[in-house]
Amino acid sequence: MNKENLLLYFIMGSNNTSQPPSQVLKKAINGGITCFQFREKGSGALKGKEKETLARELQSICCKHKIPFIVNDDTELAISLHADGIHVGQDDESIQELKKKCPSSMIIGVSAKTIEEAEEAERQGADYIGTGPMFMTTTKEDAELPIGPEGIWALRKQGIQLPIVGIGGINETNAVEVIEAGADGVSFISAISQADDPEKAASTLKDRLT
Ligand code: 3NM
Repeated sequence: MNKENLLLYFIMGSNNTSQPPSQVLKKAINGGITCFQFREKGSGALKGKEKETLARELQSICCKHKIPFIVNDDTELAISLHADGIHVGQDDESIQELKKKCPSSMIIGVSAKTIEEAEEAERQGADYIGTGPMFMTTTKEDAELPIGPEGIWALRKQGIQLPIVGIGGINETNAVEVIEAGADGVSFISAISQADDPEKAASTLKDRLT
């Protein structure tokens, strides 16, 4: 995968915003995001047909603007939509399984924060890892304690070469620290999805990093 696409990685599901998700996504793209993950999780998350309909709508917006469209943790949906990628957690389907089921071109991302998890992701051929939480976050219901940008620095120091995306509590004031620690990109939900002006939020983040 092209790791430049990881720089400004926006993640959203329908319960992360009070505005129509398609509008938020379009504004975020106008503001300069480089990647999008559809993450329909937590209380009030859509299921079944409704989930698929929203996924298709958001995918077509990404497609029009050549932004990679990645599906969180729903392999069947990712395969049936021919998504650009799939992102899984440590407790989800293994990379080995994903590699058997998914087209070889599909980007595989996995959440990993310890050296063991990151090395395993590397061995199994993940394309990138998501590491966090960097800072306090209230967006993920079961988020663990923050490991800080030092967590990324430690993985780099121990030789992890895979592209890394920092996640959790990242906003315009702390995004640079995450990149300086060795990440290739930063991902965020609320910094854009909860912003009154998602386009401005995305473009401010972009300005901080470029
Ligand atoms: N995963 P926000 S933290 C989806 O630590 C997610 O793996 C995390 O939302 C992890 O940008 C998180 O609003 C929530 O803090 C990110």
